[in-house]
Amino acid sequence: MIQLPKLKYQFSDLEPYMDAKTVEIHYTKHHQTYLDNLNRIIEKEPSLQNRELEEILMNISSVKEEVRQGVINNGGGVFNHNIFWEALTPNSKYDPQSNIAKEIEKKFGSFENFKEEFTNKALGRFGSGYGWLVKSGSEVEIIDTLNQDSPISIGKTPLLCVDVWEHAYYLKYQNRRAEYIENWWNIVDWEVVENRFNG
Ligand code: MN3
Repeated sequence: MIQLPKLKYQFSDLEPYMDAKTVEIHYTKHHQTYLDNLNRIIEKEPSLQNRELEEILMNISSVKEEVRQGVINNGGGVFNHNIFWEALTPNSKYDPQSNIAKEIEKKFGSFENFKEEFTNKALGRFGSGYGWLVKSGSEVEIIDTLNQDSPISIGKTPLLCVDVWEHAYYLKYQNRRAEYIENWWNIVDWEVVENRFNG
């Protein structure tokens, strides 16, 4: 049985940028439901048992066709939320001397340019999905994904993501996705992003 990783903060710790009720429902209902559904699929499918979720998603094309979309949706739902929650903190600090900061500056010209490009990508994601900073080969790039598709299924290493499903922001921000993303920048855990980048 795959389990949810514990959050390293309390539901209310990300206030005022992300409200306690949203964090609670998002984690204990949405994330948990993906996990329950995934475990039900794995329980009935021996070829998926005793394997790391990450490894399954990296080799998604070899998953049996009858269960593949279920694994994409629910396995991706578990994995993507793990990446999302882990890179949030009430004590966000961007270190311009970090390797990821130097890489961002090299690739996007400045941190401000990077933020703008990332925000526009996440804002422009039609419907549900995520905005991502990923490592692709030796380069970093900004991408978006639909629903619970995961970058690791297309050979990219996730560094940072923002969940732009409405369940991630509707209670506090209603339809104001731009305001949600703008506030989300205040709770990004750059230490986690740095560690993922240094990998
Ligand atoms: Mn979500």
